[in-house]
Amino acid sequence: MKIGIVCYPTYGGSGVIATELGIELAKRGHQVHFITYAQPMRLDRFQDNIFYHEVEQPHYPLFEFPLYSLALAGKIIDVIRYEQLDILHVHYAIPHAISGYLAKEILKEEKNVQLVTTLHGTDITLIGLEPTFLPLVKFSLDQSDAVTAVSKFLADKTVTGFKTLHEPIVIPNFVDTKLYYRMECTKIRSQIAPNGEKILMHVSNFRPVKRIVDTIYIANEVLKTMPIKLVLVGDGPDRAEAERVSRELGIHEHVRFLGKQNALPEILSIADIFLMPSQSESFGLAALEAMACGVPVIGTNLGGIPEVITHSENGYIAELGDIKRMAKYAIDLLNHPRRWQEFSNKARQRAVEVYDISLIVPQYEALYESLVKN
Ligand code: GMT
Repeated sequence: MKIGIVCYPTYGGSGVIATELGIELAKRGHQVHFITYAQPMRLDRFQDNIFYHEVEQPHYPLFEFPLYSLALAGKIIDVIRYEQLDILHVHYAIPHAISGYLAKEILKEEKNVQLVTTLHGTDITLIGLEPTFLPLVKFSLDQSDAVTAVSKFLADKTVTGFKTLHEPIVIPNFVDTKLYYRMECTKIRSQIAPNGEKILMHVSNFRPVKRIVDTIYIANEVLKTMPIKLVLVGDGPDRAEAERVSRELGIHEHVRFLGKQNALPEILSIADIFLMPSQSESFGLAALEAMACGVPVIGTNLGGIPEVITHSENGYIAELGDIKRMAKYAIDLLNHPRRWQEFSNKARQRAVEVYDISLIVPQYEALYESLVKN
């Protein structure tokens, strides 16, 4: 098939999933066309069957606001027309599903491209619910030929929040467990924790929903009982506040901000516990990547997180903001190496048996095939 993929190319789970999906589809012999405003982060090497089409922003003095949605629709029209796409798969509803619908409608006499929309998170749980966007999101979902959601939680939220005509199909996020596995990284480990300290880790874009300041408070509690290092990977708006709090608590020497990193499997491999204290998380891809590297996750009881982590088996679930409990879970695991090892094995096992790329990508392929046939 000829498949167009529209996504945000920057750091963030939806862009990662869209890019990894495209790469895997290309490996399976499909022709994949990425349509975005910049080269997707993980599309960093040549691969056969992959094409990249950059959306250019028109600059004109009259346009006080950039017209990205229209520029994107225009580029999609070009790609559908000249590349004869069978499928247009848009990731994150705003504005991609709306631009996709517009392009499909404009070309409907010429080419019947099938529009697939994948919902990822705040497009449904937060920004999509704003009165300005709600009718647009609902319309574009009802007009899509298929809508998928990355968790059962998100599918349910879509139906209740948008009264959509159809329930989204749940196709969960995935990880390539051949790339994400626990490796021996003694050098990085000894650089970060030179005295053999245990390592707590968090990876995100440091937006307020991620509650990274909670990770500082959790580390502060754990530090009262044992030496540890807290490693924060990523960057974003809440970094300054996290740094301020760690100084205020006097624990900044035990907190390392690594910034944005590409070598995630290596870095995750040095973690003993992964923290996900999010206030909203439709799935929690970062937690899944950690699990694939054998890292037990302590997360909140919100959104799709409990679908990924099995409490008391491969990680722990706590209430939002319950710092003491999350710290207690971490201390417990770190003090019991045998239990930690069991959790670590089970985390890896769940990633391999439920969420491996080889199990999930065929679900998208089957969906495309059924749409093209019909
Ligand atoms: O929804 C967002 O705000 C951003 C989005 C993204 O592009 O990273 O994140 C969501 O999609 C990821 C991939 O499906 C999920 O793993 C994240 O849980 C989800 N984020 C939220 O729900 C806050």
